Amino acid sequence: MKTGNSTTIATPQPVPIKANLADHERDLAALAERLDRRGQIIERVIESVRRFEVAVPSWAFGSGGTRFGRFPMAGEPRNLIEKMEDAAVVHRLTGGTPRVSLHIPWDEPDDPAALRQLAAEMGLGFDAVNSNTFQDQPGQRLSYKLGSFSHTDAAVRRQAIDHHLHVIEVGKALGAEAITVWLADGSNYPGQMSLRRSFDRVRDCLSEVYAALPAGWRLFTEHKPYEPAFYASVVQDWGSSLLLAQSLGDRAQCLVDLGHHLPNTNIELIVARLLGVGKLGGFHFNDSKYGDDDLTAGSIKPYALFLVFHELVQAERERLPGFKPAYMIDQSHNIKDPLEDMLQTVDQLQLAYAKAHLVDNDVLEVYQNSGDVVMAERILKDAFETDVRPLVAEARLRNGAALDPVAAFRASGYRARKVAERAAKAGHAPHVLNMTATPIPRSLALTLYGELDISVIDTKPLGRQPIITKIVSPNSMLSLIGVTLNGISNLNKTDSFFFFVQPMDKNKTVEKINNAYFMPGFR
Ligand code: RM4
Ligand code: MN
Ligand code: MN
Repeated sequence: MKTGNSTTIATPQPVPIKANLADHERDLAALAERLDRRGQIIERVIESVRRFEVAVPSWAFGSGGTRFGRFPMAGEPRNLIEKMEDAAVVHRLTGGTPRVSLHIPWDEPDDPAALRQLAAEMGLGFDAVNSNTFQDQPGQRLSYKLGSFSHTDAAVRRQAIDHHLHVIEVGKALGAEAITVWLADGSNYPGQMSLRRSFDRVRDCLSEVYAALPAGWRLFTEHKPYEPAFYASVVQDWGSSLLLAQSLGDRAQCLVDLGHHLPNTNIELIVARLLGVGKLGGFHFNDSKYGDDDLTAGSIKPYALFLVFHELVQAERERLPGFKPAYMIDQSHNIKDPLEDMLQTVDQLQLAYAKAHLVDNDVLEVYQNSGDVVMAERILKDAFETDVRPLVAEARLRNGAALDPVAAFRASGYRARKVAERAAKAGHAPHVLNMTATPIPRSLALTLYGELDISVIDTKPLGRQPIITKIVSPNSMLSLIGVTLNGISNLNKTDSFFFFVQPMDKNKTVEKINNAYFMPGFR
């Protein structure tokens, strides 16, 4: 804008986060029309996205860290119940995360049956439980420094097996139906351990755990190429994982963690191989640039994520025998608010899943059979490049969740309330009262997604006088005060309270405001 000789640059506005119903309906209609022209039925895809479910990890609701440090965030959950409370928010806003995957003993419940009950009241259940033999716990008798299941000492292996049996017991009480075993076992230097025998020992220990699986349970083996073992991890790759799952039995399957591959590995190919032999059991979604980075799913390689989902959706449509994937998230939130990160992640997964549903597999097969490389690739690219955001938003809406989860989360003020509550000493949490008179989106978000008790005031106070609303400029403030004071001069001053409500300018001290606006004689 030009004013005289000087140029005023408008204050940058935050990028608008669209969550407007009328806009949404227009966008959805446009997408429906576009898909219709291509012979796609949007309804079918919306309904599929509505059914998509992924479990959230209990260990990702606090800020993560690296071995160089952790930057805790205000308002982080301080215990398992608070993590469940946060998990319920993710489910409420995305409509797609009805289960939590627990890490034992990080998030070991004191009373699993009571936790299960509480979770049910929050609309949550439990997915695979995760064991932990990659650290020594306080009071632990024998150390895992040189391995757990692969250790040369039978007593250490026994301790690790007992831990797994305990994790299964906890999972049983929670209503979980699977255990995920990720082992840190491996060596840092050539010669440190027998490459062959260490694997045999792992397999033997796992068969004891497998034998203890309750009816209906599955065991997932999770591979990882390196870290913390930097020379040779025992369960290093999907081949090792598959060997284990095959030697254990039908209820053992492989879990693919997207971050557990060396750079440039074709993960969708691994997924296809495992699907082909009925051994794809579970997923840990995340994204990475270099290694086990545990970044937001779809943040680095969204096309790769889509291609993985393309394999999964084909298996789903073909009703491949043994296909019952346990979709889970495994991330570490180092710099983002863990809740926002999780909301972004679920959104990305819903988008990739929706896009995979746009692939016409029959047409793709025709091009594959006729050797038309360009058209075959175009089928995939066309689906990937379609903006399915309105469709995914609609699926969420129909599930009673949010059009735009991150926007709804920010509008709800949830984190700010948790900062106050969770910073407070037990029993001294402040009560926060939000008052709203109009159903504007922010107020609605507060009431729908805030964990508040709602009281509706639907009767007017006795003797209520009509309310006069006036918009005044700051310059006429003093005359307004005069008018108001005249108007209330008949009130009994000792019983009356007179408040000016005005937005606080953080540059002014309270004292200055008091001096400017508070009249002597009134409280
Ligand atoms: C590992 C692996 C496991 C996870 C631990 C915390 O790298 O991804 O799945 O439970 O980290
Ligand atoms: Mn993992
Ligand atoms: Mn990992």
